[in-house]
Amino acid sequence: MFPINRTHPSRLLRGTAALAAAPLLLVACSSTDSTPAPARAADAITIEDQWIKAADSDMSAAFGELTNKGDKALTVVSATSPASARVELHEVVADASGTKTMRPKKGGFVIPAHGSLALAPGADHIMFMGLNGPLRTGSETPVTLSFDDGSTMTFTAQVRDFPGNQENYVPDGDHHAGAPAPAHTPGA
Ligand SMILES: [Cu+2]
Repeated sequence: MFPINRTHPSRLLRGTAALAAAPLLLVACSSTDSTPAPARAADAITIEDQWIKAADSDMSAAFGELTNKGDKALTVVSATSPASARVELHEVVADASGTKTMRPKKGGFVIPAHGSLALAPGADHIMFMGLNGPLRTGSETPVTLSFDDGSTMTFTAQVRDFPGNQENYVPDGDHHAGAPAPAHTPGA
């Protein structure tokens, strides 16, 4: 009995040590096998409820909810669409009298990490500055967003009737508060 009692505990210890080492080997293997994929903005961003305002000519705008699944903030720096010769990223600001004016948003649209940005009438929007033809209700138009890391994302938005969004437009975004705004109003 005595010799067995002495050797048995030591065998148990060796067995425990071997089990404890196994997970370390697995971790080492998996970390060498997987190379981290480059995080591209276009892979982290999704858009929902996207739509474009119906218009016969001149100007229109695209809207939707942009969501960022990634771990860092991402920025839309420009946009294009076959529907419009020129596309700008706009914000809407109100002056002291409450008059709303839209203008190019400096720095683009920032979408926070694990957050979202709503593009909506009266807020940030993708502005179509020179329609190539009428945007008919129910038709669909592609829009391509370019991000600050050089990646792009294209979505398709349906054209809808919308009577609002009549803000004035200030092209350079640097106007003085008292200066009269240009006469352009989208869809007016
Ligand atoms: Cu605009």
